[in-house]
Amino acid sequence: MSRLIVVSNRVTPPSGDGEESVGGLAMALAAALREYSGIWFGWSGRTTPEFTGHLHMSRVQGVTVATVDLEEADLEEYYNGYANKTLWPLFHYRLDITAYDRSFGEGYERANRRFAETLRPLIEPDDLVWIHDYHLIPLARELRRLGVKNRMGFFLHIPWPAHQLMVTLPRHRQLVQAMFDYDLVGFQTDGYLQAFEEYVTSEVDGMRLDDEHIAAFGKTVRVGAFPIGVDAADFSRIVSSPRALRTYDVMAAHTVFRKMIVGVDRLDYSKGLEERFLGFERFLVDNPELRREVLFLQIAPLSRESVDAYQEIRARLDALSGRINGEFADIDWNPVRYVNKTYRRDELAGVYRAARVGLVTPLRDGMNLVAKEYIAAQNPEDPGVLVLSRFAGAADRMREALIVNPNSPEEISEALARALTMEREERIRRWRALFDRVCREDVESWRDSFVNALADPPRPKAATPQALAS
Ligand code: ADQ
Repeated sequence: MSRLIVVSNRVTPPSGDGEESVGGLAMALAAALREYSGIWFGWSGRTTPEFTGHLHMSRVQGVTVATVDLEEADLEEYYNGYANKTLWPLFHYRLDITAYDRSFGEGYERANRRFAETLRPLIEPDDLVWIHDYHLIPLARELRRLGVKNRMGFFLHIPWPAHQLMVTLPRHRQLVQAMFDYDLVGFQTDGYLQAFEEYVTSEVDGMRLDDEHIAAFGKTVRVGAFPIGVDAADFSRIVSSPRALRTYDVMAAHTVFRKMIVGVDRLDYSKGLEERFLGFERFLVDNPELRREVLFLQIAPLSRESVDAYQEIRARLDALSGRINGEFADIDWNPVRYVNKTYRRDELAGVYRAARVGLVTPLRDGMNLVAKEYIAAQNPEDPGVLVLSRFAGAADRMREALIVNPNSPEEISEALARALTMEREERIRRWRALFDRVCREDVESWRDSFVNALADPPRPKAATPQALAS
């Protein structure tokens, strides 16, 4: 079996000390690497005044980890800059805060070149190389320039934007061209894949050759939708661990005679937190009889704090939660509990299980793992209800949730009222369908379908001369 080399901007293998604080993706990639005996390569999270290219090698939980430090300017221009101030907002439809700074683009190219040069000596002829996410789109191109002929796959964890948004990016053509240096490009949903195809066919005269292949820039790439899942079996297991049970008990004690609504998200403007708070406020106004029966817990650990937009949203949420509590709280009840802490996976499982409603309302989201974790953690005899944004990739395959437009406080309010008063029978029926799919389409099947496609591609039909020449 080939070795697998996984590349992601940050490398977060399981700590091995029994703590279960890492997310589902890190666990899955670590398990994939153990199975394929490979290497996980990425940025160390540290910077040095000048780039040294020195590799730090370690072995964590059976996984070989290789990391490299970046130069301080790389952090500013590549990571904080192009990745998080340009591509992230643009791909999440936030043109208003997308920064088109030339130095960011240069830093992005430079950091990808440096990653390629550092990674190159580690690659052996039969290795499969699986590169993750928007930070690293040009990495295959840089590796090809260094003579790497291996099969290389790319998976985009975030949405692919609509054609008209994509063309606002200076040098968008170069970015898309770099995707044709991969053998396989995976998206979260068919919708994102279609948006990619639309760009390629209308902007650069590319064409779809068959169900799985697109040709442009004289090259053919295999494409597919590979919706990511969670480790549902593990989640269902840890929900009865001592720590999860203790957390459940604590939450249950705090919500006696009340039903809990929970939101769990990185504090990010794409997650629709302000709109969610406004929707909850609308619910309190519209449903005075249900008002004192609920508690809304929003867990939102801080992220990317050095980017201004993240400081601004934090300030707005502090104000909004304060305003709602100020308006509706009583001596024995606060409607909103808003915390910025990170929790272990087993604690989160206990919180999810104690919540009657999982409120997942991003304005745009590649997939959204929280929606799937919430379902995996429910009590089969008395499950809660998932309220889910139509703009999360997860909504494609989770139609039994209550699907809402997150921009509408009224829709959020109505869905909350419906979820909180839903009969047990209907809750079980909806949850059962969702749970079966979350188990079937879990992180292992995601990993295997991508790696199998990368390892063993069907032969593409020949590209037409027109597509090859474009
Ligand atoms: P994210 O934008 O980070 O991921 P999401 O898919 O919801 O979003 O995953 C967040 C993860 O962090 C979940 O596993 C969740 O449990 C965990 N988490 C959130 N809050 C936490 C807290 N307070 N403490 C501990 N853990 C917490 C990106 C894309 C998504 C895509 C994923 C995977 O933006 O659309 O689903 O990658 O592809």
